Amino acid sequence: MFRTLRRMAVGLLLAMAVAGPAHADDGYRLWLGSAGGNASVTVEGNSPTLILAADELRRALPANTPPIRLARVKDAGLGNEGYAVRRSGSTLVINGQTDVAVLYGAFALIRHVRSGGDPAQASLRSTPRVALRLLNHWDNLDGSVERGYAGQSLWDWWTLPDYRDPRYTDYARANASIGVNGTVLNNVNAKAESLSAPYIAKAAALADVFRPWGIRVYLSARFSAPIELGGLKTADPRDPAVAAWWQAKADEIYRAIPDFGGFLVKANSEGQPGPRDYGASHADGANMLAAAVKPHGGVILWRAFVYADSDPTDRAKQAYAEFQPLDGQFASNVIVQVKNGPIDFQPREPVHPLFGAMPRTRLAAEFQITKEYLGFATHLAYLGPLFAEALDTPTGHVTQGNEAGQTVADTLTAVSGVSNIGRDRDWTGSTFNQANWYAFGRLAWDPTLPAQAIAREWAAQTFGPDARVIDTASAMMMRSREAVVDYTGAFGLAHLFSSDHHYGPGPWIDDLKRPEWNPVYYHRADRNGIGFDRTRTGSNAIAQYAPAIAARLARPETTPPELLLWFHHLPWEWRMADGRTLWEALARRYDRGVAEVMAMRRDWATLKGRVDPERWAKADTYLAIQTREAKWWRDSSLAYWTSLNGLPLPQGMAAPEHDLAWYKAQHFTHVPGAP
Ligand code: BDP
Repeated sequence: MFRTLRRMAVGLLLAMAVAGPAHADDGYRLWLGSAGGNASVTVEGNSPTLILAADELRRALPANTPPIRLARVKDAGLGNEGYAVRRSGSTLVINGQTDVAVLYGAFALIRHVRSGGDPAQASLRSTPRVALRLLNHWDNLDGSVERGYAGQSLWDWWTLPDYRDPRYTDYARANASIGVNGTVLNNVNAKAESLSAPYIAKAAALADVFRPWGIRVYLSARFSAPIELGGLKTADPRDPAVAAWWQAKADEIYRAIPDFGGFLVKANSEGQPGPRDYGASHADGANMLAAAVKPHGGVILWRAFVYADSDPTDRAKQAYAEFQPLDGQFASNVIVQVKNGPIDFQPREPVHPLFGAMPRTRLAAEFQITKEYLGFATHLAYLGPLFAEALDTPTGHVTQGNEAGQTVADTLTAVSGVSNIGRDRDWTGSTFNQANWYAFGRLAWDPTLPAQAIAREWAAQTFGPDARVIDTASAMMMRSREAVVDYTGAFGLAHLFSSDHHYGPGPWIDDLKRPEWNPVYYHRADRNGIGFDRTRTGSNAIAQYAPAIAARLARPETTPPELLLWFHHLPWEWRMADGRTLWEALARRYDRGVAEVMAMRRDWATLKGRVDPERWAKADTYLAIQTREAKWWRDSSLAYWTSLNGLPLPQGMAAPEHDLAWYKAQHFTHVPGAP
């Protein structure tokens, strides 16, 4: 009885400390809440990281939390980053083999308590499943962010290295709290200048700020930097002078940043220079750079996002065709970074066929946290389900020790997320976008975590312990991504976006120079049918998947309905499993998408007064924008499809508000994030 009362009192105090009254909140604090605790914490050791860990606990947890002791221990099962939190007598002990592991344990305890757990009962033990958990910033040196929808870059290159904005610390702290352990500072479409001495000094200043939080700095490297910075005639990876230039450059960087993570490289893709310019392979290029960082313990993240604008084969096949034959040729410190799907961060894609197909190569999965194709900052689309769906997908490849079936997550050494962070007060352009940053970190640490559980713990930490808020917000989040899929184009349709800026619909676009720049390339709709035939009768992209998967994808009847038109071109009258025609099913999905957004807005309205007014009002306004734009997607898409197939809208469906010409005439300028 007394225990229960005491627990309730603790809970109440915590709730007050954590949630605070519903006053205005600009979202700056993210999921970390406000200071207000006064827990008793002792530390064995005095490294900067352990001191930070103790401070975090003190400020987050109230005075009546059992006393906490932080200590490094030998426990091989925990690896370098794993932690254990357990009760020992009247004390809570947080252990790890390294300082940063203890820090992760501290954040785990805070998360446990702030999402409703009893501190006295805490028994937590976890090690990360993926070694490198990285944000990739597509930030330019001029402060703009490619595909960024949250303001200018966080990095103020101009005042670095002298001025270290306190925000850099807050950034590192937020990342450490979710287990992110590295960050690539600059855009993959890189400027050579970011490797010049002044910029190395700037990066080093950031690395100094991030280091105590367990975060390493990486840089995107422009492959032709030896020409642009070094004055060499070539960047041919087989030229000894080129290799020597990179070696010297790596040595220079490591003098300034001893724990530098390595280089991320976009080569021979969308106009970027690379080894193919010299007839050398991607492995030649990656290995040459790998040799330069190897003595220092660095890695090369080499992107597989390549497709040549001179190659007429199905774009979805090109990365596999280029990289799979190189399996076994990459140095051990090269990690081939593969986008989650074979095209480009669409609201839904099948997983990339390279996962599982390069058993002798280290792989990274690259996700987009920023919502280039999911409605920018204004649309609510919780990406936990998208990340989890990809990570959980069986590759169909059987490996030793994994006979039960390997998933994408099992193939990974690293997970990269293209950051959605900018200088907006709320960091990510909207409160709900913060959840995508959060979910990325949590899933990179443990890809088996359920997206819904992550949504709930995020909501509890972000909005406080009100169960109505947690239930409602997390339920909205869980339906949100599917809503975007529905109103932009369901059943595996993809890349129907307006060109370049990718804001809004443009399924009719057919006049751009290269075929694969045009949405019509991806949907292939005409009077008779719709979809991309990637079976034997078409591009045969399905042959790039493991036989068991390919066999299922070969027939529309055994293809998951949500990917139907990604793999098959079908007549509009095709009968879906429920007996409806494809046309009717597709058309009704647009309605469902719009209805879902309207429902999310209604649900959010019920939280008025329970969420602080500032964040409530912004989310409400954004949901209003999303409602309008979901309808725009629906109406314009239906107007376009009916212009091709000549079919009436299914019974009871409202006609588009405008005619197709009106939708085609919509043009937008100054769209954020466009390169
Ligand atoms: C596309 C983006 C483009 C990026 C490219 C990439 O539209 O801005 O440069 O991906 O990943 O999705 O390199």
